[in-house]
This record gives sequence, structure tokens and C-alpha cells, in this order.
Amino acid sequence: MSLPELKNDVLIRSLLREPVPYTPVWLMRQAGRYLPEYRATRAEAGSFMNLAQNREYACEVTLQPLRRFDLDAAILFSDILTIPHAMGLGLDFVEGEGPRFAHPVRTEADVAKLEIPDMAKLQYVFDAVELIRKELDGKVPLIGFAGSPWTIACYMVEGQGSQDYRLIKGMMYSRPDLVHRMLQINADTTIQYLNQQIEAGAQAAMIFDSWGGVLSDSLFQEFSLQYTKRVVDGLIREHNGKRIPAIVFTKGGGQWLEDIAQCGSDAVGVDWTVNLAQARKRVNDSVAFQGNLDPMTMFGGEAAIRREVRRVIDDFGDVGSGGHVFNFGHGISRFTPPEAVKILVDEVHSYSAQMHK
Ligand code: 1CP
Repeated sequence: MSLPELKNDVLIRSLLREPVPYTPVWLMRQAGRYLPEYRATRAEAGSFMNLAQNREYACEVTLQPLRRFDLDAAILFSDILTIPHAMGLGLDFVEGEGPRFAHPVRTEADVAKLEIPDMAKLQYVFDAVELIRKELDGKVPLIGFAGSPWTIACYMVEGQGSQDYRLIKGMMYSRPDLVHRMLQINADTTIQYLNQQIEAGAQAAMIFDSWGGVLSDSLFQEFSLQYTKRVVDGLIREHNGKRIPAIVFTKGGGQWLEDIAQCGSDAVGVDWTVNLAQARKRVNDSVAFQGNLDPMTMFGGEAAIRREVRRVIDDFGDVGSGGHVFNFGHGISRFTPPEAVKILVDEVHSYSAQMHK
């Protein structure tokens, strides 16, 4: 199937540190609960998994934020937990409580049973990617994604979100061999998963290391970054003659930027604790950066949103030479007023375009 050329490739160019007319912007979790139309589609689907596993629904909610806002990218609507679900852990999203696994990985025997799942179990994701690309019709690029091996292992062992990571860290400190086996399987699965997303049409690949920042120094490198690097090393980086940029985001990873910048990705996502001017210096401009507005800025009113957007753009500096993708430093809050997003996108585009002139 031949797909139309990209009409707006500003995101791709900026990720590859090529000149751009303005700073591109998309938002982590841009499709989701802060949008009334998302809540309506989710209610119609009946559950999160019905939404994610049906390609028409997944396509619809992927496109919803693009109808409202002038965003420079779409991100596949899915979840990082599709991989452990395909491994047989039994994923369920309990209303108001978040993800839950029926069969968490807790014992040596549980770890021994783990294997790379048949990608056919994830075909619904690749089908959604294909349909979204068709429906996007080249408007903006589509970002595919997965969790980092460490971040998905956190959910596989804890069985749900966690405050203290007691179970996974307990296993890591007592039986590091078990955790390493799990991380290897997660990494090798993620390579196949992301490469199939790319073959289905994803034009950039993002790895969410949402919980890398809960590790201590040296254990971050050993249990998280090493396996993220293994994934990046295994990714298809050129498809149908086009470079596929890779983005690695580690929440709370600011103190390890020099290390993260060496994992082979084109771009590094950073949270709001990082100063972008200093970040660029620390890595000698060897990668692009994505970020890093505090999502809570959206509750400060219009003047604060415009001021903080400018601060992030000014911190990066050098608008127009590429290398910056505007985003939040973590996912958008479900309580965000959609009008605030409109203000943010407008300010990123107008301020950066004017600075460029
Ligand atoms: O019931 C609902 O509608 C649940 C809300 C929701 C949504 C909208 C979940 C449950 N997942 C998603 C979609 C999703 N998840 C996307 C695509 C949408 C987009 O970005 O526009 C993406 C990229 C993710 C990635 C994801 N899922 C991450 C990494 C990003 C991050 O925010 O750190 C993580 C950690 C998850 C796990 C997850 N899925 C859902 C929830 C509520 C959680 C967090 C659970 C927890 O730890 O408490």
C-alpha cells in the first residue's frame, strides 16, 4: 500500500536536528481523559481494552486531539502494557483505579515461564497503526511507542501502579538474575513490537521509561538504561527510504543525561526539573531534546501558560536550527481544561516562529 507524503514533517526534521520554521509540539497523553469526546468514545467501547483492541476506536481517539489543536504529531492510541498482556498476564483497567494484572510475576517459576509472545497477539496494534496512517493522509507524522523494559517490568511484578516499587525492588536486590531475565525478554519483545509498528507505518518510535527515575545511580544504568539501549540498538532506523527517529524519555532521568544521550536515540525526552540550555551543553548537542513544560502549568491561567511556554523555548534557545520538540515533562493531567491546550499550542507556534524570523 502506498501512503501519501508527509505534508508537515517539522517534527521529524526537528528530531533529526535539521532546520525548522517553528518549534513543533505534541503532548504526552494528548488523547485521553481530559477530552470529553475521548470519554464519550471510551463509554461507547465499554472498557479501555475494547477501545485499544478495536482499530476503528483506536484510530478515532488518536485523531480526536488533532481535530481540536494544531499539533505536529499524532501518537498511536494504545498502552505500554499491551506487551505483558500478550505474555498472558491478564490486563484489566479498573475504572478509576488504573491497570491491574490478574497474574503478576512474583516467583522464580513465574519468571521461568515468561517468553517472547507471538506478535500475532499484538496484531490489533499494527492494524490500528495502518488505519491511522491511512486516515491521517499525511497531515502529520504518527509516533509509535512502547514502555522501557524496566518500566513494564515494574507493572509485571507489582501487578499495578506503585508508590514505592517494593516488590520489583525487593526482587532486584534479592534475585537480580530473575529481574535481568525478565528485562532481556521484555527488551527482545519490544524490539519486535516497535519494528512491526514501524513496518505498519509508525514514522517515529518513542520509548517511555516512566519509572527509570525511581532507581539509584548505577542501578539505573544496569537495570533500565542498558535494556533501553538494547531496544534502541535493535530498532529499524530507516524504512521506505525515510529515517525513523527514536526518542527515549526517562521521567526523573535528569542526573543521567550524559549516559542517556549515549544510548543511540536521536532525541531524549526530559521532565521539568531539567534546564534545556544546560542539558544541551552537558551532552554537547549530540541529541535533540523533547520537553519539558510542567503539565500543572495548565492550571495557572492563560498568562502563566504563555509565559512558561516562552521560558522553555528561550531556555532551549537557537529556535530554527532544530533539535527541540515542545512537550510536557510528563503526561497531561486528566483535569486539564482543553482550552488551555489551545493556548499552549498557539503560543509554541507563534512565539517560536516569530523568534525564528
Ligand atoms: O481508562 C482510561 O481511559 C485510562 C487512561 C489511559 C489512557 C488514555 C491509560 C491507562 N492509558 C492510556 C493511553 C496511553 N498510555 C497512551 C496513548 C495516548 C496518548 O499518549 O495520547 C500512551 C502513550 C500511554 C503510555 C503509558 N501507559 C505510560 C507511559 C507514559 C506515562 O505517562 O508515563 C504508562 C506508565 C502507562 C500505564 C498506564 N496506563 C493507564 C494508566 C492510568 C497508567 C498509569 C498507571 C499507574 O502507574 O498508576
